[in-house]
Amino acid sequence: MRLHRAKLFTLEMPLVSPFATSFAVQTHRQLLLLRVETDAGVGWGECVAMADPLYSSEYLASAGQVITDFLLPRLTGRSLSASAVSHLLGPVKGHRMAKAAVEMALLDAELRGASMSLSDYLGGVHDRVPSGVSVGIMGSVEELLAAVAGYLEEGYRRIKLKIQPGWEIEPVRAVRREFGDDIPLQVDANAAFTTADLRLFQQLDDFGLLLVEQPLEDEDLTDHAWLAERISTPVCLDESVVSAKSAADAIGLAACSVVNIKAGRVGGYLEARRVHDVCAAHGVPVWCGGMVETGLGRAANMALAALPNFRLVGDTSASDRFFTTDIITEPFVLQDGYVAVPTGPGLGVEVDEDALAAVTVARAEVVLG
Ligand code: OSB
Ligand code: MG
Repeated sequence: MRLHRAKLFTLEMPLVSPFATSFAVQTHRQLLLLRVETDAGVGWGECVAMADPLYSSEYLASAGQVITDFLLPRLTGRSLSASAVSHLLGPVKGHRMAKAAVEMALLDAELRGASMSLSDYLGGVHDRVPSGVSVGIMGSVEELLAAVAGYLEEGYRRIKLKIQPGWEIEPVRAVRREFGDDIPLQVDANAAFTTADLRLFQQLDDFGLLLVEQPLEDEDLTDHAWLAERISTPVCLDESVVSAKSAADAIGLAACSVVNIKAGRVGGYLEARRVHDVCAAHGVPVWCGGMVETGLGRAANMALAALPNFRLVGDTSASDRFFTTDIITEPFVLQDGYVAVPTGPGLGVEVDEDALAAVTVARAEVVLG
């Protein structure tokens, strides 16, 4: 396959309601799409970097620049396959979300050309995946309970509460009291706590949570191991796991017993599969995280989540969890608490050009050397 043209789209999509985490309150999702034209056909990639470097060091503008100035030049004027992309981009340090978007676009193009779905290519074994929902930090417990009630009503099969200092025990207790001990419940701290908060995590042990996600800072694997030894709730890592190697290290250090896999965070869907494989080899279950993706990223996430070691319910929610109007022609819908894994070639979804145009705030043709 040869890369002929590439275009970057900057989108600004309004969220159905503000999404608050320990690091930011989002009312809009700003993101970057990459459209490539190759001799195998067209492909779409989605870059999950956020507008500001608050979840990780990458941010939207940096990703656009890295893709334009450093990543695409390494792929231009040569014959390539999507499986070679991460190797070709290897000399560029970091910028995994930018790399993941490039690889995703080329994978989509290559697989469309070969009439193969991403799920089949990755080794998916399910035709639908159970759907969980990530619930942001709210202004009050009443608001939170109303939101959770709505998601349970819709059929979501697992609830994840975002937590931060001052919003941890109380929301969890309230949700347990209101909806009982049987609803699958977990929390995500986005690295907002320290080892000084041990007592708090020990209190959370009383609520039968499935897991606590990224309680401590990204780079503190030994602190996570220290915490994991002192609490009964399984520790799951998100931000800390940036590659299959770092997943192996985290597991070796006993820093976690569950891993959240996000392709953007680890540099692409192929590295995400390697994270999956490493975890499977160690008997560590994984689940598919989310980054408030459009239907394109969501399509790829569903394909990934169809792999066998995705044994826990992921943040694989339907399109309308975040967006009134998605940019694909057939948005993802919740059916009996599941979302279908696309079966068509490549990502298996089509861009709705009008919907895309309506949320596009900038467009740039990348000049390929
Ligand atoms: O930490 O999992 C996270 C959203 C943006 C950035 C980080 C995270 C999240 C979520 C998942 O919680 C949201 C989703 O369902 O896409
Ligand atoms: Mg997380």
